[in-house]
Amino acid sequence: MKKNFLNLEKKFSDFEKSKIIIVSFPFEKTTSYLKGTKFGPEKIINASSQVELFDEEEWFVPSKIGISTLIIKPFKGHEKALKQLEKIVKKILDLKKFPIILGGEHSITIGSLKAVQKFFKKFTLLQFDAHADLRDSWLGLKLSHAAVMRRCLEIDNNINLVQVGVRNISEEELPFFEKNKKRIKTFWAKKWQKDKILKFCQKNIFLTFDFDVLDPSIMPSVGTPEPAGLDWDRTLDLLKMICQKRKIICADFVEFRPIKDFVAPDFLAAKLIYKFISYLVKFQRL
Ligand SMILES: [Mn+2]
Repeated sequence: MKKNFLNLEKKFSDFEKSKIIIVSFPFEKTTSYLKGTKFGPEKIINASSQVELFDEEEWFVPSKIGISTLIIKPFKGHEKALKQLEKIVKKILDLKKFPIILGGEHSITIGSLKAVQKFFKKFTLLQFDAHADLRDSWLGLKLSHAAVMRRCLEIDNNINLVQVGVRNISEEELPFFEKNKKRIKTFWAKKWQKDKILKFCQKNIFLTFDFDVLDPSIMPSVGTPEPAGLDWDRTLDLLKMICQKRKIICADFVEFRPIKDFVAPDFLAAKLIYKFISYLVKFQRL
C-alpha cells in the first residue's frame, strides 16, 4: 500500500506542516448487500498516486498546501471504533487542520460528526447519497449504515440535513421523514436544482459523500448500487459551488467498495477527492 494520499514527497505530506489531513478509516461491520468497503481507503490511496497534481481547471497545484495521511486500524467493536474516530477528528480540529475521512461504511459519519459538534454548535449535514439512510434500524442494528443520517440528527437539534441525489427511500422511513420536514430537505436525483440547495445550507457544512450517489455506470464500486445517479460534471459543479458559498468544516467519503482489477472507479474516487481538495484550497480560508 502507498503510504500517503497522492504519494506526496515528505515536504508536502508532513503532518505538522499539512493543512489537510486524510484519515484512512476502513471500518466495516453492517454492510448489508455486498461487502468490501474495508478495502476502500487502501485502493483509493493506491490509485491517488496516479492523479495529476496540477489542476487544469483551477490552474494551480492544490497539494502544495500540504496533505498528510493517517492510516488508522479501526477497533473491532462498533461503538469503540466510532469513539476512536471521534477522538482523531477532534485532535485534527484542535490543531486547526481540515479532516477528510475515507471509509469504510457510512456509519463512521457518526464518530466524526460528534467531534465536529464540539466545535460548531450549528451546521448543516450535506449528504450526497443514493439512499435516504433514515431508518430507525436495519437488520436489527441501530448503528447500521442504513440508519446513519437518523442517528446523526439525533445528536443535536441544531443540525439540519440536506440530501442530494437520493433515489431510494423506504416506506418505513416515511413517518420520520414527514415528521422532520423542517430539518430534512431532500433533492431527488431527478429533480435536483443546484441553486435551491444553498437556501437550506447553514453557514457551516459537514459534507458526507457516499459514492453510490454517482451513477453506477461511472461508479460500480459500491455495496448498494442504484441506477440513475449523478454524473461527474454535475457532482463537481455542486462541490465547487458549496466550497465557494459556504464554510466546510469536515468531510468524509464513504462506501467505496473496490472491484478486483477494475481500477477506473478507484481512480475516479481518488480524483474526485483531489478535486474537492482543489476547491477547498482555492475557495476556503484553510
Ligand atoms: Mn448510500
